[in-house]
Formats: sequence, structure tokens, C-alpha cells
Amino acid sequence: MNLQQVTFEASYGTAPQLPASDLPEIVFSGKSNVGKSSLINKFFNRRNLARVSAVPGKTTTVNFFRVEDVRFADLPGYGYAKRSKAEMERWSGLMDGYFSGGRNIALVVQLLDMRHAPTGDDKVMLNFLTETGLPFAVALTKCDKLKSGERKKQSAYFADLPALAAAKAVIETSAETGEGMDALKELIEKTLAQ
Ligand SMILES: Nc1nc2c(ncn2[C@@H]2O[C@H](COP(=O)(O)OP(=O)(O)O)[C@@H](O)[C@H]2O)c(=O)[nH]1
Ligand SMILES: [Mg+2]
Repeated sequence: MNLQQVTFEASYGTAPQLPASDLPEIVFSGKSNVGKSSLINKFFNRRNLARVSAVPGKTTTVNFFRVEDVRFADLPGYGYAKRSKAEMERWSGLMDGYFSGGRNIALVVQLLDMRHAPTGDDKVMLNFLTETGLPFAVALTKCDKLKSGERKKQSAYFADLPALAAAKAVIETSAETGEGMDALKELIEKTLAQ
């Protein structure tokens, strides 16, 4: 898969707008500020791929990118505190619509901040992925922010975390240094080849 070939397809704000699932999808999920846009940009080696596609403000959309015969989906971040009730409802409708739409989801890449224990929302998401049996991997973000002792401690913590037991892999990543990007690409290619 040549990641340089990535193109932005479209953003969708409501579930009925989502186009038919005609390609295997790799999905990025995580709370706001976990580093999702940064990881996507680093992964594809594009400065502004994730941001330019997002409508300014705290708009929650599903953004699709395309590489050859694979679609990448960037889900709206959750856990952003200052959302109105109406926005929350639209968010959950969009997420429900995405996950219950019978889509060909090859892999969910669930982002978790490596510095902290999963939040309540993270746990809901991990539980959902586990219960539904969706194939998922965890990308621990911002690993560059941890000093080596702390990083070892957090590595061990996540390795033993029951909520991650069903994950295909737990990959430590940094959008600053690019660490973990090759491992993530390898995992995605392996998953798509199955
Ligand atoms: N040091 C460091 N900072 C990061 C990393 N990833 C994201 N950030 C910072 O975390 C903040 C949120 O990142 P962003 O990608 O916008 O998060 P999103 O809301 O999940 O899309 C920004 O200030 C980023 O510069 C990382 O790997 N290392
Ligand atoms: Mg973002």
C-alpha cells in the first residue's frame, strides 16, 4: 500500500449521508485531543491531511480518505466537554449509524493517550469494540512525552489491562518522532491481506 497515494474523499455529518460501504475500511477512533489528527497526518506523511478535511470549529464529521482500494475513516472525537445536547445527539447518531451500517470494517485503530489510564468514554468504546467483536488495535499516543522509566511503567500497565485483552496489537506511537508508524502500517497491511 503506497500511503503517498492518499486522497481526501469527503466529510459526512449525519449517518444517512454516509456512502455505501464498498471498500474495506480502516477506522481511527479516539477522544478529542488524543492526537488523532496528528497521528493521521504523520501516518500519511502529510502536513494537513486530517485538518484541512475537517470543517473548522468543533464540528463532528466522519472523514474518509482513500488509498488504492482501501478507505480510511476518521471518526469524530468523543469526550469533548463543551458540546450541546443537540451536538451530542448528532454525534451519537453518526457513530451508531457508522457502526451499525453493516460496513466492511477491516480494523479499528483505537487511540489512547499513553500517559493516562483510559477515560470513562474510552472504556465505553473499548467495551463496545470487544462486545461487537470488531477487529481492533490500540495506538498509544504521545509516547515521546514520557521519560523512559514512566514509559516502561505505562507499557506494562497497558499490556496487562483487561479492557485491551481483545486488541490485535498495542502499538506505542508518536506523531512527533514517527515512532510506531511502520508497525501500524504493517499491521494494517497484514489485516487487509487476511
Ligand atoms: N508531543 C506530542 N504531542 C502530540 C502528539 N500527538 C498530538 N500531539 C499534540 O496534542 C494536541 C492534540 O492533537 P490533535 O492531533 O489535534 O488531537 P485530536 O483532537 O485527537 O485530533 C496538539 O497540541 C498536538 O500537537 C505526539 O505524538 N507527541
Ligand atoms: Mg482532530
